[in-house]
Amino acid sequence: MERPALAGPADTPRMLSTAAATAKILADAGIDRVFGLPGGEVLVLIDELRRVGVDFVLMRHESNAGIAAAVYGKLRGQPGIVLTTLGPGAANLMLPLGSAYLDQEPLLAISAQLPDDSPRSHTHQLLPLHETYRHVCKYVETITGQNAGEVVPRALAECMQRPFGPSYLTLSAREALKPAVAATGSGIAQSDVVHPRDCREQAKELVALLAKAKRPLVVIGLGVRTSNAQRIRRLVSEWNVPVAVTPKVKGIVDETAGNFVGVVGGMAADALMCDALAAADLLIGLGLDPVEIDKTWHAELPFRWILEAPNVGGMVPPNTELVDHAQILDALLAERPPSVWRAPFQEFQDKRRDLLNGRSEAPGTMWPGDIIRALAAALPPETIVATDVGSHKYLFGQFWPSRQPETFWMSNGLSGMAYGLSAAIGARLARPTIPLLAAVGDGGFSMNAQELETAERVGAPFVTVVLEDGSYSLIKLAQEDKKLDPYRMDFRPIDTVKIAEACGVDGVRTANPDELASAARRAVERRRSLVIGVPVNYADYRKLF
Ligand SMILES: Cc1ncc(C[n+]2csc(CCOP(=O)(O)OP(=O)(O)O)c2C)c(N)n1
Repeated sequence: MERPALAGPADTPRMLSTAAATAKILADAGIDRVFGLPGGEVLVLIDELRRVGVDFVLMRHESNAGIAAAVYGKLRGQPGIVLTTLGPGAANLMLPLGSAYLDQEPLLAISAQLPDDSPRSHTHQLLPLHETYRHVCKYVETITGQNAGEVVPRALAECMQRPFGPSYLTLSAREALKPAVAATGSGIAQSDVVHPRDCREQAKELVALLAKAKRPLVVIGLGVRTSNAQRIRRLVSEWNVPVAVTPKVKGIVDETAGNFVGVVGGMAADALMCDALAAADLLIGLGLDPVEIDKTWHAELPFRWILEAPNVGGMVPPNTELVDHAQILDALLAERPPSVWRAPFQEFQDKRRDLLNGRSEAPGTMWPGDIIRALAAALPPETIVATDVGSHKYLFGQFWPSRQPETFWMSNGLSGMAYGLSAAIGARLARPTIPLLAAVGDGGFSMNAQELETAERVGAPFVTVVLEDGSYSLIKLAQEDKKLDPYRMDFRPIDTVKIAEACGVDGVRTANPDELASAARRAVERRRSLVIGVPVNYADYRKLF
């Protein structure tokens, strides 16, 4: 599609409106989808997006749209875009903006706002949006006809600077119609921070430390780039060095490999993982970001940090020089393996594996470990998994055997419920040929199950497993741990199968692992959405934590 140019100083008067200019900049930057929920104030922008070939993915809550957009963007290597109206629609952006900020996801949110020169008495739907979102965004600005050519590209670029995160722009309905007079290039600045220092010295130092270590553990975190996955995989497999990951980078290494120790950062088996960390005599934090860790071991244990950009909040541990991961990995790969480690964490790995071998004590429920085993055996290794937040996240976060990079999605920096289904939509649209599994609790499912209709409508089929325990089980377990009286943690069932059917999606319920496996496999083979309700006993999770 031919797109009219922005008017520059020497341009002839084919002048675009500010909304058209904004849409054009986004399209020129490679944006092909904008997620959102409209209000009257953004109709013109939506129309201009349509004219330049950018699809508007209509969702049923702005928060869900923001989550879907962030995952879509991250998988495509560009910012995801969410568009909302002013006031209430904009207010619903706190969760996705907070999530993008703490989970390092590139998200540009645009909402309407009243024009700056509105009468002061005009307070209808007026909220202090910039002041509110400035605290969780890397860049906040008002789009005007004067500045669209500057601020929209800048907002896109800020999202892609490491650590990735959100930008927030407002555009009033009145300004949207005014001519855009300023023009500059668009495009998204590349995020890759390169520190062209020679890393060979540092690599030699690490090799010397590793040569002396009996129990080294490489802990990989959110700050590594997927483009380095092959280097990381080569290093940990050729050197056979013990490796652990945080949940947000599950799949960066093959979790079925013999040297994989486990997932650290607050998932199931966390006490065991903390013991493993404490047992290491050399801890290397490759891209490790404490934003994912709900304890303080990151500050107490003697980590050697290998970071290429500051962590969330601009944090850089003391005495840590930023390095280019690709360079240091290449320098390490040029060295011989410094030692031979014969499974120094075997006892932890055995205990971790054995944890899955339980049985449910409650009749008619499925042992959580069987859910993992049945689904992992049924679905292909490239399957993308998106979880919600709760006990089931701890289960999948620790035990789902991720085998490929970027195949596991959860909210962990923020840990906000209602992430799973929205993330699944974003991921499925970004990777239309890859099977997708959403694993959610019945609490989280009831927060945004209506997006099943969205998924069907926009052609993003996936399998959803709802772990039904009739409670906010993670919090119920915490209540028990604090020896408080049982109080207000249970709810009555809302029929998962009927919800699915009401949204135009097939639904089944089973407590049988074989039935679960075959239902999931069949749905993936037929590329159809399916919701599977699986009754679980909340108390079974206790045996896994
Ligand atoms: C938006 C939001 N509200 C509340 C919480 C606190 N919280 C964390 S887990 C959880 C329970 C989730 O219940 P459910 O979705 O049924 O999953 P389960 O724990 O039963 O697996 C709650 C309420 C949160 N993390 N996010």
